[in-house]
Amino acid sequence: MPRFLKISLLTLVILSAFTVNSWAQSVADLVITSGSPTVTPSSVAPGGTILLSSWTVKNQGTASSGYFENGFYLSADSTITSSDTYLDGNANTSLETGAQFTWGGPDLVIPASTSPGTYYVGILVDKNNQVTESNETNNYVSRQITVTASTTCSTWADVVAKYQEYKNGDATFREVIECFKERREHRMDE
Ligand SMILES: [Ca+2]
Ligand SMILES: [Ca+2]
Repeated sequence: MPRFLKISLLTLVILSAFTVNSWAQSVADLVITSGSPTVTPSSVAPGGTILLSSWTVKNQGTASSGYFENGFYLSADSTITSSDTYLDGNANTSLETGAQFTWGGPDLVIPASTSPGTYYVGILVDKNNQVTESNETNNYVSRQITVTASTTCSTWADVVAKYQEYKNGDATFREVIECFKERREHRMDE
C-alpha cells in the first residue's frame, strides 16, 4: 500500500473515532433534583386524595431532551416504573442542557380498589422513554404512604344499616354513633 494511502486511512480511522466519541457523549440526562416529595396526608383511605409537594426536573446532560411525559404512580416498592399503578401525569417541552422546570404538586386520588397496606407514591420522568439518556436509572423519586382500611360508614344507608344491626342486637348504640360520625367526616372530605 502506498504511504500516502496508509496515512489517509489512519486519519480516517482517527477522525471517525472522534466523531463516534463526541456523538456518544452528547446525550440528555433528566433527573428530579427536588428529592423525595412530601405527601399530605401520609395516611389515606382508598378513594382518598393526597397532595404531593412541588418538584423540579432538570436536564443535566449534554444535549437537549426533546418533549417528554411524566407519570405519578402508586407502587408496592420504592422503585417507580411505568408498570406501577398510573395515577396521573403531565408533559414537558424540551429542556436545553442545564435547564430545569418546577411543577406544582399534583393532587392524586388513590384508587378505591386499593387494599390496605404500605405503598409508595412516586414521580417518573420520561415515563415512555422517549428521551435517550446517559443515565436512565435516576428518573424517579418516591415516598412511602399508608393506605388504611376503607371507611365502612360513608353513606346514610350505612348508618341506617348499622342502626338496624343495633335493633337486632348485633351492634352497640356506641357503634351507631361512631358510624354516624364517620359518615359525617367522610362527607367533609369530599
Ligand atoms: Ca436520567
Ligand atoms: Ca429516558
